Amino acid sequence: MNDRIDSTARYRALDAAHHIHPFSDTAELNGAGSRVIVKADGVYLWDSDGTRIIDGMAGLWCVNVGYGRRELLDAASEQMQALPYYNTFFRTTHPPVVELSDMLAQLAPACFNRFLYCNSGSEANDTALRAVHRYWALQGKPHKRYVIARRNAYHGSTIAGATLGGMAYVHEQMPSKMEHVAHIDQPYWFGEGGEMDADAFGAERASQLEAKIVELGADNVAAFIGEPFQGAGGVIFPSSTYWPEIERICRKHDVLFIADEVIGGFGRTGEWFAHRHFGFEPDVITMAKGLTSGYIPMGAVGLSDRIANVIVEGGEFNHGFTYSGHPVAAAVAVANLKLLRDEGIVARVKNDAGPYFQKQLREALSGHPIVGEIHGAGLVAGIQLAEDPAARKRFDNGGEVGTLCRNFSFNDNLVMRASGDRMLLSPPLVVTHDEVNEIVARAKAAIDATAKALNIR
Ligand code: PXG
Repeated sequence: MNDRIDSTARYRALDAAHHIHPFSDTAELNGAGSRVIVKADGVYLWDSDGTRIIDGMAGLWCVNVGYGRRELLDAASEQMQALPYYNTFFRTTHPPVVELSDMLAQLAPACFNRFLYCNSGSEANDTALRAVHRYWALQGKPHKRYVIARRNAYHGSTIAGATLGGMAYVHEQMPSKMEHVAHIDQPYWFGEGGEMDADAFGAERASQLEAKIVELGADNVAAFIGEPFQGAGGVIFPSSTYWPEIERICRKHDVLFIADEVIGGFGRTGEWFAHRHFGFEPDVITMAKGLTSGYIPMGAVGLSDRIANVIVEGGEFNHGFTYSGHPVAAAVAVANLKLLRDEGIVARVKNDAGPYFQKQLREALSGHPIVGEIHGAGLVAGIQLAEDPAARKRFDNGGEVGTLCRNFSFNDNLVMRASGDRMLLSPPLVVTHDEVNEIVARAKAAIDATAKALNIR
């Protein structure tokens, strides 16, 4: 026991001394001390004190096949022995990147047959923009350079990703952003719908895209980018009027449609890609996270034939990373996609685990005195906390209420994330019914504790 406590204290001290955490108030965190996570299996994590934690977030929306899958370890170790690294710049390729590209072409919708690789979701979105700009230049329309994104979207932390993202608190810390990015409002009915019904509001928010294209001039607009459902922004599922209208507007004005599938891809909603859940057809898809189940970093961009053919025939495309298509990452991705496909994990999210999770959540939380709405499909959900759910009245200090609830949950050994006053769940896709029950019970306990702390009954 002493050993464990000593090592926790040592890790915390060294972490506080030398490690700056992402999206964290490091001084505040150092005062409290980080939780040291040392191992994981299935949907469970263990900290350095031996406490077992159920992971309701699949790491950071990525560990789709769950922790501890031998097949991924073996793929990495075999590939490291055969060929730990080689590039794809010198007129060379290697088996893992070939296999992965072939598999992605089979799994993605039919018009996606060519893929570029990188190391993260941020780089995938940067790469998508490079490809889109290249496409328009080759089409003789270099003036089509604006990209329209949405407020409260998350597209990464590189300069391009963070500029595309619509998080005001991120933009505040960016004195210099990428040029030619414009934002429209998000389809967040509960928070911003006012007197409109959800469908009318969805259509109104989509119409902002057309207004923005007209304002900028369609000749100047290269692309629209959106997450099929906003992930970090609160698991916001737009009303059914939204995506068809966005798609229609993109087509009408010849604006390319980029779907950011970094969270939605690889089974999260029960489809291989979340845009299939909503039924729209993008021109470009960006991927990361579930591509390797987070076991190793990798991102990818899928180009539809319309764009890929132009780029492939268009001469040298001056873009790439040292680790584009890294052989070990690609081998892990292949092993991961085989598990998702051959073990029927994605199909099970659609037919069994997903419906069960959604039903249990709603049974436990619908009508709760501080729950305003529950969004989600498959194994992803956003739970809106609200002061007066019926009136759609949110807490004035929404972020603080979400953090309070998140802390209750974390202290009770469930990882549940807060985005403002929405509580987010996104467990590994292999979660069993019993584990779903455990997640839902703990989420409810955290929300009950939050209501009690706020004196709401
Ligand atoms: N697009 C989307 C939709 C994402 O969710 C990225 C791009 C960027 O991916 P990388 O691999 O560069 O991080 C993401 C990342 C959160 C949280 O708090 C979410 C992400 C990253 C960090 C925190 O929910 N998503």
